[in-house]
Amino acid sequence: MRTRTEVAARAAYVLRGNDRGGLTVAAPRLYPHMWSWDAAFVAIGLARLSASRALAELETLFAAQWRTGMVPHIVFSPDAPPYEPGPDRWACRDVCPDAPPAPATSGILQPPVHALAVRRILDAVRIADAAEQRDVVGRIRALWPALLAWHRYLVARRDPDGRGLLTIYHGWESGMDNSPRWDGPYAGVIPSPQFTPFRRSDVHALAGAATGGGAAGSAAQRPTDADYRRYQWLVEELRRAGYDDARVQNSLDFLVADVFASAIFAAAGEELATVGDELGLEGVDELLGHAARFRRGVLGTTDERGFAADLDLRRDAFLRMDTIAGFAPLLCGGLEPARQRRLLELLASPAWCGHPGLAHAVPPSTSPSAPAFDPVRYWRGPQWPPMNWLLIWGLERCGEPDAAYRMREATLDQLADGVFAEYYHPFTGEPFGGRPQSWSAAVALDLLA
Ligand code: 9WN
Repeated sequence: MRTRTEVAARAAYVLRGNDRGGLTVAAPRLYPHMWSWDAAFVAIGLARLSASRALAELETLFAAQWRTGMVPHIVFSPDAPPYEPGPDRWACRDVCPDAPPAPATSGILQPPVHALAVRRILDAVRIADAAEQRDVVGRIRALWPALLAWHRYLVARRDPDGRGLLTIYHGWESGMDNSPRWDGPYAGVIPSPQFTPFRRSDVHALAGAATGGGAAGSAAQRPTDADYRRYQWLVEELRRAGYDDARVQNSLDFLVADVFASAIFAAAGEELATVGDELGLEGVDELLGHAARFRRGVLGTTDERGFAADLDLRRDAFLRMDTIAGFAPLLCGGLEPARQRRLLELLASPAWCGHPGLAHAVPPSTSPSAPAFDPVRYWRGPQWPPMNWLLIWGLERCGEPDAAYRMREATLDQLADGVFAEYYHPFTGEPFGGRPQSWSAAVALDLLA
């Protein structure tokens, strides 16, 4: 195990190594492009090193924004090794006039963490010299219309009925691809018998990395082939619908309201409003209105413990699963004190961080007491450092500094292996997935600052 100073130095080194100049790849082999919420976490980490470089990350991402305001989940780098589905498979600019002519992007989104990064950058630049301050503040002002357009897109197109919950079109949009949250909705995704799935790049990229168990070991850490067939089929359906929100919402097999992304969005609205307020920019009241609407939406899904649920919009039914997404109210706040206490007790209980078998007391992506729990397979059990970061951040905001401190310490102990893996086996502490994964290094940097 490394000292904290060594961990911070190594995290900075990893981010430098994954930097392709204004764009940090999510992971060099497995994800050789820019991912949207990864970029936001990367910017949060980079803000500790250079506010200017951190902002550049967001500028690169938003340069790929669609005319609708959507920020795509992948921005493809032309020179990177192949990743599937790549630009040809998405074919965004061929089928949708709203996609930018360049760079090539995917046609879906990811959770809106970006405003949190903007807030961090503005905080960080306070200690920079006057010239950098002027430069960064000027660039935040220049980015402001794009940030507002992103938030307005989410409200207008992803919450058309005013539930205060964001609609998503693919498990990839949640960032938690194969979480048991989506098992029910995916059961309704039936690929056409004529559909030929394409070759997966993920298991091969991972088998080449330093993972235990070779190809079989790496395949066990990823979604299954049956899952992937559905993921690929949804891309096909989205492409056929021209990535048009109204057509997609009418036709797609998978349509879900994502409570975790909605809680992030509520908090993001508030964070962005403070930036707008500080810099005298337009839209502050509107952003606060979004925050109130989405907080109400999230709280409206909670049970007596304050635990939240997604909503299957195709079946009009709550998806009550024991996954980390249930803790969404700790991100947006607003639970009455008694229920917030119960939710914290649940988080600390043996079903979650208090499980006696955990190597580190951070929340597994799925509760070890849930029937769907799998300690190896991706979002079905392993622990994910950026999710810890979000909860730590949320706990601090909810006025729970002790719980935040405990989780921060456990996260840093986990990251002291210096591997900065994408995710970790909750019982053995074994590092899994992409490595070094930029967002794991980024959250270490931020937590250590
Ligand atoms: C699909 C890049 C991304 C993360 C997601 C994570 C994973 C991609 C994949 O990697 O998703 O978007 O190929 O599995 O689930 O959260 O943003 O790190």
